[in-house]
Amino acid sequence: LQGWTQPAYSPAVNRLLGRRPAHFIDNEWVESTGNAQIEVIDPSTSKIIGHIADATAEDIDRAVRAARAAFDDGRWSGLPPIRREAAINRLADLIEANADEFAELEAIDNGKPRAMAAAVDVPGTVAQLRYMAGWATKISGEVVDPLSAPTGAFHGYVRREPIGVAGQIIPWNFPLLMAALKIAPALAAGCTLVLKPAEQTSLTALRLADMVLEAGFPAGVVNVVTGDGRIAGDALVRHPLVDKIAFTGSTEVGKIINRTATDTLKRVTLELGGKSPVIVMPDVELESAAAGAAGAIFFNAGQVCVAGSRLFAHRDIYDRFLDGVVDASKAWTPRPSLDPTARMGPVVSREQHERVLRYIDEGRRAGATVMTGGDAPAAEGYYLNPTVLADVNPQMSVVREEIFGPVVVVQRFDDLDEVAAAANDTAFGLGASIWTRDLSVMHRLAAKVRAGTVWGNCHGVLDAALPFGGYKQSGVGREQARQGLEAYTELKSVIIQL
Ligand code: TXE
Repeated sequence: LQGWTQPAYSPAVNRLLGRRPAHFIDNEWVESTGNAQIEVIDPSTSKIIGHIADATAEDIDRAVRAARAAFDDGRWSGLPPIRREAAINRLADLIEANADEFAELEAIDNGKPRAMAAAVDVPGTVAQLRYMAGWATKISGEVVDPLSAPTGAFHGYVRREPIGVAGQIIPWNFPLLMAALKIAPALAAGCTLVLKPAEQTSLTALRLADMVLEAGFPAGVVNVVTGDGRIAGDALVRHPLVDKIAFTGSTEVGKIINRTATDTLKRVTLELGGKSPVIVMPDVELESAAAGAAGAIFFNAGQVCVAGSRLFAHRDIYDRFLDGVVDASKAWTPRPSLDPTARMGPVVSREQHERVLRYIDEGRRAGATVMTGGDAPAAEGYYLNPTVLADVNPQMSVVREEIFGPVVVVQRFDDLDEVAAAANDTAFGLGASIWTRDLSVMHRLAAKVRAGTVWGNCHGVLDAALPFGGYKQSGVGREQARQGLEAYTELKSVIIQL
């Protein structure tokens, strides 16, 4: 980490940091009804750089009532869909026009390299919005004629209507992109919403709210309330005027939310944790596959729900492949987020830093061999060295649990059935990747792995046109694509006697 310290932030970023902490409710910036604030910390320096409002349950209630009123009077759902499409596209344009500022904000709030935010998070956000904007004009029901057993003459049809008010709770690993994944389908479907970003990373959601205003959305359609999960998040999940909860975060909190939402029978979609396998067959080109496997875990410092955290290499190439991954990990040495050469930044918080080191220690004590990394560089920020663990077994916590840091465990296998069983020996089922030139093996394994997304010769590629979500304890429902849009709709059957 020598030779570079985090430079001064840009004037635009300083302006946002200098603002009085507030929520965005009913198209206005309003102060919290409580006095509490949350510190904003730059993970590259561990310094406090600002404060955001820490919502009370009363703040949440105010935001939900604004969203409810905006939904109930039809000021958004009643607009011609082509105008909803245009508004969402205007929002996308504004984000694109301010891409540099968004990338910098994400870098200083989350710790990810600015260059990564500029290459992945911001364009991904714009793509999600534009993709879903197009759906606004394509949502329709169907006519069912004739009905199945009419005694008399009937006209039957099915309407697809917006679900109502959505409560949306997102994590800190891709703050702006997660916000887009939530708000884009809700807005396209005609819903109104209250978004609660993660307490560690709310800056881009607040800046997004400025753009909502500028794009001309009617008041109350988009509301952003910052605060703690157990208070603000929980109040949103309990609120009787909220129709649907969409959550991305830990499996542990997802279960709590699912239980709480049951009281009011809200619709719930959950995108939770993972322990995604990366399966490498002996016919791969070793160097590029090893670089791919390293990228699968070290991208975003491993803080990715689909991170390739369990690596399975075929016995014939195991030793050489392991060396290749250790070599490739050198390209991921952590750097401060605003350093233009950074590929990996610090992890998001002190808590996460400690948590990852605790896991590595547990692995070591259980007998794992640290092939590289395993420690933190001496620095002020929350940096961790890319870590590769070998000699692991399926009982170890480093193999079973989501670490959510730059730590991969490597295991060997002999044949397809064995690796499919090992890959599926997990409570999770979010992603998996298969690396081979043999198409037959590719398709056979793709069918056997129980995961919501399977990649071939790549890892972690997302596209708004493909449904994304988890098998097993990785989640409920799908985001993106038509299915993600439909998750913000209700069906209504209409039967008319003629
Ligand atoms: O997540 P939380 P945390 C995993 C990852 C990480 C661990 C802990 O393993 O190490 O979770 O991270 C809100 N009611 N993932 O504690 O708590 C919270 O305010 C309502 C994986 O930061 O799940 C935040 O907005 N809301 C994951 C959001 O939930 C509550 C991404 C996520 O925070 C709440 C993030 C409650 N009771 C963490 N408690 C992935 N796979 O993408 C918290 N929240």
